Amino acid sequence: MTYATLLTDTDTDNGVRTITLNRPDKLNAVTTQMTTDLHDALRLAARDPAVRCLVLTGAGRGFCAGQDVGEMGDIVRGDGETPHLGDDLRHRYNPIIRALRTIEKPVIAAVNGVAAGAGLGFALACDLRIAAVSASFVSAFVKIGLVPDAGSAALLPLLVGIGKASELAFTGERVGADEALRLGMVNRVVPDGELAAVTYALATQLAAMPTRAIGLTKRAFNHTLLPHLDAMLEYEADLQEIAGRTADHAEGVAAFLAKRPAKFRGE
Ligand code: LHQ
Repeated sequence: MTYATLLTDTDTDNGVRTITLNRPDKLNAVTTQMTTDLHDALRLAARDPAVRCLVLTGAGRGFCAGQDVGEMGDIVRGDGETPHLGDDLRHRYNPIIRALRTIEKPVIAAVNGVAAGAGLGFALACDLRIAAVSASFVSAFVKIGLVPDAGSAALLPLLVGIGKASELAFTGERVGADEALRLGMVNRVVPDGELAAVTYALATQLAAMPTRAIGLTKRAFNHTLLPHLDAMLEYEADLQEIAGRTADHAEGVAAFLAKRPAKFRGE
């Protein structure tokens, strides 16, 4: 299968499929096409018995910068059209997060660069994260007047605790790979040049394990820690619908696109 916004590569001998987000000029920011492509790639990987471990990574210097703000800007700039970010999440993002959490195979995020906004959500929804030392993590939502989504409202506090999650979500501060390791956001940090090889070695190891047992283990962890995943994703969408109609969201998007600091008014 070929995709406009992804590369996929399958090592059939070892049962490892790699999905690479592929808009490197924009740090793999997520377009409507990319969500369609990624959802399809995850659906195919889930049902292909030859795939026993999945790797998600990014092309170029970014892992994924979240929603393409240019696409959002088209709406904000439009003729008074109201953004419906809740529906965007329900139709485009939530199925991807659900797929990453429910695919009964191990999924490794090989975080090669910045993971921001929904890109952070994608990384956190994977089972394991291996970060290149130059990678970073940003809950960027607040910088454009939004709330954490793509699962990160639940997954970030789950991984780092509610205090640190509040700090990261409220400030939009960028966390480097070593700090992310200390916080429990990632499993390992490796030199940039070794990310692909280390990830591949772990993926090959996991693909050779009893896949059904791993899938059932994942089901157990979901049951224990994310029993309300669907309701939680739906609630994120409800909240983003509200945030998406604020003046501060419009200002945040306009400021990002104009490459200037935002002037938020709390409205
Ligand atoms: C980008 C982006 C980007 C477009 C970098 N879009 N171009 C989904 C939909 C529905 C409801 C709401 O929620 C969501 C989920 C979300 O993901 S909302 C959050 C969206 N993401 C962001 O707000 C992150 C915006 N990006 C950034 O803050 C920075 O770019 C980060 C911190 C990711 C990286 O900073 P730098 O390393 O300094 O790189 P840069 O800013 O210079 O970016 C490189 C290029 O990529 C640049 O383009 P240019 O043409 O000037 O080279 C950026 O404009 C572009 N880019 N992120 N999300």
